[in-house]
Parts: sequence; C-alpha cells; structure tokens
Amino acid sequence: MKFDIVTIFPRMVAAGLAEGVVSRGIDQGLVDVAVHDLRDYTADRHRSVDDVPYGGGPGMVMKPEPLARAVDDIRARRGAPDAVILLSPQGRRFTQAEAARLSRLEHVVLLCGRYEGVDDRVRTAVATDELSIGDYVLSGGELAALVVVDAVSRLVPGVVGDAQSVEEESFSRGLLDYPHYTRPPEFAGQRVPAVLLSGHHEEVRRWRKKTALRRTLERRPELLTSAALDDEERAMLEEIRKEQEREP
Ligand code: 9D3
Repeated sequence: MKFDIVTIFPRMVAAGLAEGVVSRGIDQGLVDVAVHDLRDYTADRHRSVDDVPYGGGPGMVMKPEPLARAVDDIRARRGAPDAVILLSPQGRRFTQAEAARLSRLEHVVLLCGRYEGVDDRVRTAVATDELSIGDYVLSGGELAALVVVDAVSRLVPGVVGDAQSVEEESFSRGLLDYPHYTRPPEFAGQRVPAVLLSGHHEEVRRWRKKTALRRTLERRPELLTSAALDDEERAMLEEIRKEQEREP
C-alpha cells in the first residue's frame, strides 16, 4: 500500500509516521509513505502557497497550482494513484467502512489544506474524493491525513502483528469493545469479574459478547441499527432488554 502526503508541514507529518504500528509497517515494506513539501512545487521567489480570497473576506486561501503540480509530479515519479483525497471539513465522513475501501486500493494521495481553505478547483479538477475525520475544527489536514494512514494501514495484511486482534475486530465489528482487565485481581477496591478468572473459555466468550452488546446499547444505540447481529447476539440483546425492565 502506497501513500503520498502533500503538506506545508512535512516534519509534522513525518513525526506522526515515525512510531507505532504504521512505522513498523513501513519498516517491513508493507506500507510506503512519501511526504512532500508543497513549497517545493511553488514557482515564485517567496514560495507562496496561499493568496487573498476572491470576493474579499478574512484569511487566506490555498492556491491551486502548487497542489496540482505536486500531484502531477507524484504521478510521474510514483505512478498513477487510485485516489487523490482532499482532507477538508466539507468532506464526507471518514469511517471504518471508508478505511476498508481505501485499504483495497494500491496508491492513495492525501492533500492537506491549511488557512481558511483550498481553492475549490482543487476539489473539482485534482481530487477524486474529499474526506473529513469528524465534526471539530482542526488547524489543517495534517492530523487528518495521519488518521487516514493509521486506520488504513492497520487493514493491510501483516501490518498488525497479532492476527487474533484483527479477527476479534471482525467478531465485534460495529460494536463497542468489551472491558479489559489485567493483574492485579483487585484494584481501587474493584475486583476483576469472576468469570474472567474461571478458566471457562466458552463462558468468557459469552460474557465478553454480552458486555459489548450492553455497552453498545447504553452508550451508542445507533450502532446497533447498522450492526449485522448473529442469532446469539440477537438473543443476548433480548436478555439485556429484559434485565433492564427488571432494574430500570
Ligand atoms: C475556523 C475556520 N472555519 C470557518 C468556518 C473553516 C475551517 C477552515 C479550515 C475549519 C477548519 C479548517 C482546517 N481543517 C482541515 O483542513 C480539516 C479538518 C477539520 O478541521 N476537521 C475534521 N476533519 C478535517 S480534514 C481537514
């Protein structure tokens, strides 16, 4: 899986790639990330990447030509990308389903905006997609690009070392996680649930599944409407609803 990230803060992006799961994926040759300094694609003495907005108003707007030249250069040197994604607050929401879609592509370019925004002709003439990572105001697209690279790289086979973690993600797909415990058996006056110390693997499996369902129902009920539940899960949800009727 190949990513190219275009930014005016290449060191900020490089720092975010230097640790953790993505860094190991890069070291293993499973993920290839190239970071490009947008100012290398400017044509004027001041290396300008922004200009005043047509129509007036506050702030500055990112010029289209440096971004277009960067993508042309990436196409020439790294091959034609499958997607050119503009990170922007106006984009469609980046979700796990979107991460899965991108993980099936070979080559993705990520364009990071700054200032008040990017000249809209970048969206219409250069980008194939526009994505936002959520409804909060960031200072630019760099952290969003790192979020996308992290979430997508985890889905590239071999990047996440523990194959069981990936399998459990599919087990709990669309649900919140169950609670986790490690030693000591008592902390802050709270004991680890006895079932987890029992050694009964089938009971542990059922407890985790039911607890994940209960938490999802309590905290994120909207996730249950789109989750594909199996027979066991639907039966457990019914039990949980009955338990809640008894103790409201
Ligand atoms: C305070 C400025 N806002 C006026 C309504 C507009 C605005 C412009 C530029 C808000 C944020 C940004 C910079 N953000 C991004 O480039 C960005 C982003 C985000 O802010 N939130 C969630 N996802 C993303 S992806 C790129």
